[in-house]
Amino acid sequence: MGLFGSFLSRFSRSSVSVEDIEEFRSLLISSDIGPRYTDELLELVKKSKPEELSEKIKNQILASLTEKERTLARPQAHTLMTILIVGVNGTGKTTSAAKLAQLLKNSGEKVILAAADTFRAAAVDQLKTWADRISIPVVTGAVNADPASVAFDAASRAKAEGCTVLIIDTAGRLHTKSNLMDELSKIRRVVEKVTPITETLFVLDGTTGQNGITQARTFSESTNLTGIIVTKVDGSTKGGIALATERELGIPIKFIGTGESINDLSPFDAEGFVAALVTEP
Ligand SMILES: Nc1nc2c(ncn2[C@@H]2O[C@H](COP(=O)(O)OP(=O)(O)OP(=O)(O)O)[C@@H](O)[C@H]2O)c(=O)[nH]1
Ligand SMILES: [Mg+2]
Repeated sequence: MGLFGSFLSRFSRSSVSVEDIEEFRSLLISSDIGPRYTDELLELVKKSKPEELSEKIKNQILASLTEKERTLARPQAHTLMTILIVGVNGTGKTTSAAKLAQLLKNSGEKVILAAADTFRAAAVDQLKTWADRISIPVVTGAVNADPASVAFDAASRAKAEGCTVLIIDTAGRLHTKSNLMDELSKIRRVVEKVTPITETLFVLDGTTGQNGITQARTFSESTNLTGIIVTKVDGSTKGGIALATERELGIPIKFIGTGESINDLSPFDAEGFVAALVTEP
């Protein structure tokens, strides 16, 4: 990644000028890392020895991140891990649900999917296509069926069939629409009649800019978010918004999506991610 790397590497050889600081400010702003980190990291540049900068920036970012667990919460023995996938429109929820299903299946879990986005027939078909490809069962309902009832059926079936993981894909919803946010609460309530929801993962589009924090905050106010999946951290995207969101809300980034293929999802490695930011490409 090396977002700041090539820039910082200059300072191991020379001192930091006022122009350099302004250039770094622009770089920080364009990385979407947010005003708080930008101010702090600029302060660090001003008061650090050039050769120590990379290490200090890395440590400063790492120290600001949450200490909460990044692995998925394990339910007590023999119960079902139930993961609710939420977020605004088009962030990568359905793709991430499928990728996560594949990742967990590969680690030996018995996974089932629920297509609780019933607003569009295409949404159900999209998840079905993924599920067929990775040979994982998917519970669907009719178009415009109550998403909570699809999720309820899926939870019942998951239990009956002894699945270890249920992943519920939901429709994209604007965080500003309170009726849609209420619908999420209903899905949660209804599923929890069958089994506790162990994770609610907010899917954050890594290219979304500072609005991502506002989205995540509103979601976290109406539903208890336990983690973030940051998507589209490939190509030109730098993922700064994910670090800023984790820091502001104290919600751990748990997975990172780096492409459109089924295997393009990895557990988030904070140390490695931040080290890569300051390393020369
Ligand atoms: N490059 C890249 N593209 C991604 C990633 N994750 C998802 N996408 C793409 O983003 C687009 C939207 O993905 P979906 O999974 O349909 O998003 P969604 O959140 O389910 O969308 P709605 O259900 O309409 O709200 C698709 O074209 C995906 O292929 C990623 O990590 N990297
Ligand atoms: Mg979708």
